[in-house]
Amino acid sequence: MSTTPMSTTPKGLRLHIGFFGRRNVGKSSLLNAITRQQVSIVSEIAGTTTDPVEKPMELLPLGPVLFIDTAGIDEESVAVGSLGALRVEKTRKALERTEIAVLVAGPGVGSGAGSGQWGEFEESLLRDFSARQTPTLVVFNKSDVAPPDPALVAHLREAKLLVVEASALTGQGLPELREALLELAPPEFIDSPAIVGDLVGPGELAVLVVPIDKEAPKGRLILPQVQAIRDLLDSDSLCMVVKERELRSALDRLTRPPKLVVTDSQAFLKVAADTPPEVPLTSFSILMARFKGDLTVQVEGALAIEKLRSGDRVLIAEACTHHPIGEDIGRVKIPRWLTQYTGVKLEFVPMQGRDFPDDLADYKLVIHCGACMWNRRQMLSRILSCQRAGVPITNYGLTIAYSLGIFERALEPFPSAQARYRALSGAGRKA
Ligand SMILES: Nc1nc2c(ncn2[C@@H]2O[C@H](COP(=O)(O)OP(=O)(O)OP(=O)(O)O)[C@@H](O)[C@H]2O)c(=O)[nH]1
Ligand SMILES: [Mg+2]
Repeated sequence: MSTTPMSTTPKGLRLHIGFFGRRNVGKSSLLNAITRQQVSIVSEIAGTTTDPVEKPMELLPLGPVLFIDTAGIDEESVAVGSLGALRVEKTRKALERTEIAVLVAGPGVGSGAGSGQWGEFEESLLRDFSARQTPTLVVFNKSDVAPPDPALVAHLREAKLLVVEASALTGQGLPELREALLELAPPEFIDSPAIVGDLVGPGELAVLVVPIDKEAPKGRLILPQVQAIRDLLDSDSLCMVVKERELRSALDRLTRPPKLVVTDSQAFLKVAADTPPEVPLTSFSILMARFKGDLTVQVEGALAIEKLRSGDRVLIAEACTHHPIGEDIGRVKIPRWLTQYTGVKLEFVPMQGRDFPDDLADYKLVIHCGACMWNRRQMLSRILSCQRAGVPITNYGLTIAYSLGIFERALEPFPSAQARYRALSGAGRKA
């Protein structure tokens, strides 16, 4: 479950991804496979797609994209005369609004349309993309028929092009295709600015709960807290920062309830008890899942906690390389809460910094920190590695909320993630 339709984002804000290539190489088939929908008509007849077909999608973990499937153009379609020329012209127009170009080629064996002999036509498209500085991905489709010529692949990679071997028919290479799209997406698109301000709104109040314990760094706040405050100010929202002990008296003196309470995950239980049930409550770490990662995917990941059995290995991945202090959250608290919740003996494997296993198959769950010091692309690419390996990934805050039985409440500010959780867990059977 990684693609869902979404129509609320204006078209201009979507990342435009265009599929180009000869007729019959499988452009439409690839698009259908990646969206898991019949967006475009597919047939063995060359020239099936005649006008560019557009499909807005929420392509997780990338965000809102617009796929553009174009009419195949090649030497022959130009030769068909005015109709062919019109197609070529429309495909060229699609190129102009394309932000990531996917050049689809065939396996290069056999003859006729769709066999996909690489030639001057592909080279000229590549020159076009390069002249426009459009990030480009080459997909050799129909790899179930034959793999592409290794010398050609090496030549393209030398030219710094991303190359993926795929098959729309078998699904092979589709995760790599997604990963390559993520790699090519421009930073402005990846770094979505919403931290918390959008949940609160202008003139409304958010209460941030920041425990000052011995793990808190001396004399300052940590990055997610600072970023949340800044984002609230940018959104013309009001912001009150309190320790967990003062929360109740702070709430008591307000003339109307806050729009949102955000707490450090470690104080979740106390804060949940002190916050009136009608006030939405979440944690900094859950905000980070949305800001740096993919909240829905990580919510799905948390549900894997239900399936943990004795002896299962759980990877605790922390982006920063600080020295563990006191009751370190990753090494002590999360293992303790998770063990209490599951009632089984789990094997926790902590990893820090860039260390991340190439082979994730050994793990039943990956629990990641909020990655506040990383850019979103880094975190998303970790999520993708987990998805490729079929290993669920969640984060610290989600795990804590789940283990403490306040998961559903903590998701209340995020209706689509909460709905996903309810759908998967059977309409809110669990806490
Ligand atoms: N074996 C195999 N066949 C494929 C694959 N992808 C597509 N095909 C077949 O190739 C033919 C052309 O597929 P389309 O997706 O219509 O190709 P297209 O590039 O969109 O073609 P035009 O719209 O005509 O430019 C169809 O018969 C597909 O079933 C694949 O990965 N493997
Ligand atoms: Mg087509």
